[in-house]
Amino acid sequence: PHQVVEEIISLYPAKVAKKRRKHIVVRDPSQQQQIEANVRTVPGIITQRGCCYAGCKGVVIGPIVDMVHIVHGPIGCSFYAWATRRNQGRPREDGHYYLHYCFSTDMQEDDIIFGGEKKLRAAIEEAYRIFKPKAISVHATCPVGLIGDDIQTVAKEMSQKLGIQVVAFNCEGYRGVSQSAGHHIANNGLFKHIVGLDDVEVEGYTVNCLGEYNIGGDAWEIERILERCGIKVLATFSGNASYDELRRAHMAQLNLVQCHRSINYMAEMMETRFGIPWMKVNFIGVKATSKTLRKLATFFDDPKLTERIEQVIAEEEAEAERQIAPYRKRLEGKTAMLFVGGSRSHHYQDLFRDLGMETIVAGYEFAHRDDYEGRQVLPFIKIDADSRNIEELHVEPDPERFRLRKPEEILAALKEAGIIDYYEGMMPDMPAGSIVIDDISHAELEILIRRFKPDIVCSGIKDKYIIEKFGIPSKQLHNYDYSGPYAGYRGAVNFAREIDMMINNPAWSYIRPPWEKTPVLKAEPVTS
Ligand code: CFM
Ligand code: HCA
Repeated sequence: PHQVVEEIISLYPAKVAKKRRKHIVVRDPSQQQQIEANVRTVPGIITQRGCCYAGCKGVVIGPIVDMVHIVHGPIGCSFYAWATRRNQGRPREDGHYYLHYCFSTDMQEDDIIFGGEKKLRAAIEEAYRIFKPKAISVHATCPVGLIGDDIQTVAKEMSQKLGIQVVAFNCEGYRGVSQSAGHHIANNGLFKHIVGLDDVEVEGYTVNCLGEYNIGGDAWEIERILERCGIKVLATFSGNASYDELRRAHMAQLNLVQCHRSINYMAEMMETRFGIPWMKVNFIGVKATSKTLRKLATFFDDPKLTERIEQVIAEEEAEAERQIAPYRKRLEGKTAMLFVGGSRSHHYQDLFRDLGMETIVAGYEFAHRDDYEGRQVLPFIKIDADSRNIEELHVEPDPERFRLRKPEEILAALKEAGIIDYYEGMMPDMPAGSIVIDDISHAELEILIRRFKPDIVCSGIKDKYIIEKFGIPSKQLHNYDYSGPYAGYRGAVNFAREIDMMINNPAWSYIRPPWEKTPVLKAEPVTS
């Protein structure tokens, strides 16, 4: 692997090589290894990353089903934002449901020159008149920030005029270095304006699922399993979320954090203001799901609940393993590479292990050092200029709503044991000699594929067909190639079936580019 890393680095001019070297680590478990992350991509390198607006509107706010989400910007910003991310949802009884719509102010040249506030006001009013939604969100794209439209003031005015919440997000694409900035901005807006407004007491064991976006229906499988155990999900942030559920999320006893990268801000702020501890979970993989359920049993610490959880684990594991067995036989020993945003490259390693497969290279597009190395590095992360302009909310305990969910000494013990308020990151989970690579480029990916010849590469739409041109199957782990769910026990079975179908498909052996069969052009050097 060290030789391959050298080959990758040799792609670049010296200055760039020096930078990229810090983003690549060959795992050595005997050391506390450091990786560079969450810094600007070198211009000219073909990155997989997206923008701040994608992280805010596309990822965190967009999945809320009963709010109208208006994109303030040119129509192009909405082109790849409509039903591409596959966050699924269902209308509630009140019928409010707008996921299948795409709302944009469609800014024109005139608006860029003379200002777009008037158009935004009109759009909010029009959306309200037609749909009467419970609340509206407004998302700024690049030009809005450049011309200085004051969307916060417009939102306030319209909120007063219409009598519903209008929440504006300054998530212009260029803020921060990736989608990650948009997550933070979205968390801040949700926390400031929506979470904690509605006190409704709920009985029993209650949790919120944070960082679960219901891609391919994952959240529904997670809910099914938790419900079987006797645990109620009050709100999901934000897959299939409803506005009302988010407003009462602060009544839960525990926050489960699936995607740490996109929602750790919310988990921390809810703990400070309301006293809700958070627990890092992973529902991707059979063993991972069972491990997560046992962590929950430890937290709630009730013998009856523990017994019920153990029974669910026994039944669900047996059934999933029975169904996975034939696929596992054909997948055992195969290798995978995973390049996804900020969570799945870690989570899916567990699921591949269930199939007897090994992850040899993994990387995030935009995660931070704590997602790689663990949260103990947080105090040592340097904040650079690109992140400094993202607001850090100052949060205090709520005088009426703050309550500890457990006695202080028990919380301290759970923290000490790493059960709550901790994430250990992806690197400690990766075997010696495997490669961890941050913000990978197409050129780097090509070298890795040529040298390691993996059996499958999991990635996104920007690389899928490049990978397949190498004769290697590529599974999109963002949109699940329009399939899913892959979470929980039943999801693992779906995944096993599909990975078997992809890897063991004979079609790959027939792929040979035409120029390898018959050269199309022949040329001789001309000498004078
Ligand atoms: Fe979290 Fe996500 Fe991901 Fe993400 Fe994303 Fe996504 Fe992703 Mo695409 S919130 S970090 S910003 S798990 S959209 S649902 S698939 S890159 S690995
Ligand atoms: C985003 C959304 C994305 C893109 C997927 C991809 C998603 O970051 O803007 O590149 O294939 O999951 O839909 O991550």
